[in-house]
Amino acid sequence: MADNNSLLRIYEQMLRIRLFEQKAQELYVQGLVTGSMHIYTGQEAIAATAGELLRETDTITSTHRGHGHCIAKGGKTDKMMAELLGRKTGYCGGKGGSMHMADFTRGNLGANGMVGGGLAISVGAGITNAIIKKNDSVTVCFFGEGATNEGVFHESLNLAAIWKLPVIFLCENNLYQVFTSVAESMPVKDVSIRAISYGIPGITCDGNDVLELYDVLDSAIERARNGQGPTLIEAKTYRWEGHYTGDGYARGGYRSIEEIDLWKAKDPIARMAKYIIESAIADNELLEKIEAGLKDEIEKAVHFAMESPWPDDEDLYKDVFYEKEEV
Ligand SMILES: Cc1ncc(C[n+]2csc(CCOP(=O)(O)OP(=O)(O)O)c2C)c(N)n1
Ligand SMILES: [Mg+2]
Repeated sequence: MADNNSLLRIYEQMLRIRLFEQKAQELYVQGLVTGSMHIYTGQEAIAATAGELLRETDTITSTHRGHGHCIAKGGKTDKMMAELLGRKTGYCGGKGGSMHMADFTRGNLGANGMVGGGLAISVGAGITNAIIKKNDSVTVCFFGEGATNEGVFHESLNLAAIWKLPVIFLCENNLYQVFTSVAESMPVKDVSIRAISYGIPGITCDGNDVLELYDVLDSAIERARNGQGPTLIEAKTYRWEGHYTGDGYARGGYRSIEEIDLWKAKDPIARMAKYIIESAIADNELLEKIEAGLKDEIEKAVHFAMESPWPDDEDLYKDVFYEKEEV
């Protein structure tokens, strides 16, 4: 079970993700973000709880909706903001943008524009840790439920299962793949049932409930660390915003306003704040102080990004192909 300090850190990370993305959306509307973004708002509990349970030496693979994963694995909001604004000081030198942020120094193996792309990479990380380096590091592989209809999901789970790789397959089931609902695209109600084909545990949990997520993830991570192999976790959740920043269907269209509002009422951050206050883990004053500190951090991140230079012309072909280091 999560202790009070863990819960407070998770709360802070969830809020950091929310405030970072709200600011990024403001900048997008002003035409300052180069490229589009897939906003994670509503799903923050999943990344923040996983991040709290991982060690610095553990790794994650992320998705096209990756801002929350990056922050949860210790990513710096100033370098992230600089990347969104296309600046040289960003995580990819300003050349990748939202969908390519990676931070190998903190074990974030990268966001990915290819749906399901992270699944195969997580198996590679598992092979590296368990078979080649023989350490006890684990990898959390984030993906949406849409990716579970792809071949790479099944191949990855199969390999990870037969080789007992230390990978936690963490499906964020937000009920939609772009504009298509799970009811239209999947013959099963719960993604977790797909674990049966690979003889591994499959668990469905409430992805907006930090306490439940913590316990489910804790056991799966422990199991992976002890060499007992992978687990498939399905965290049911919802994205509040449109599929991406430019789709024009943030409210209504392929889903009803009532449905969106129903899920907004299940806000994982407000839910956690209520629990923290009611359990006397912290008072309102401390929560307000945390929020003020985060707002200050995000303002500084924007300032850092805006003041940063654009990439130089000669940077254009750098980082495209592997360059052998001179010895
Ligand atoms: C291999 C591949 N197929 C299709 C796309 C187009 N595409 C981008 S996001 C997306 C939906 C993904 O849904 P899901 O995995 O549930 O993630 P969510 O967007 O809901 O977080 C699709 C089909 C893509 N980027 N890559
Ligand atoms: Mg989805």
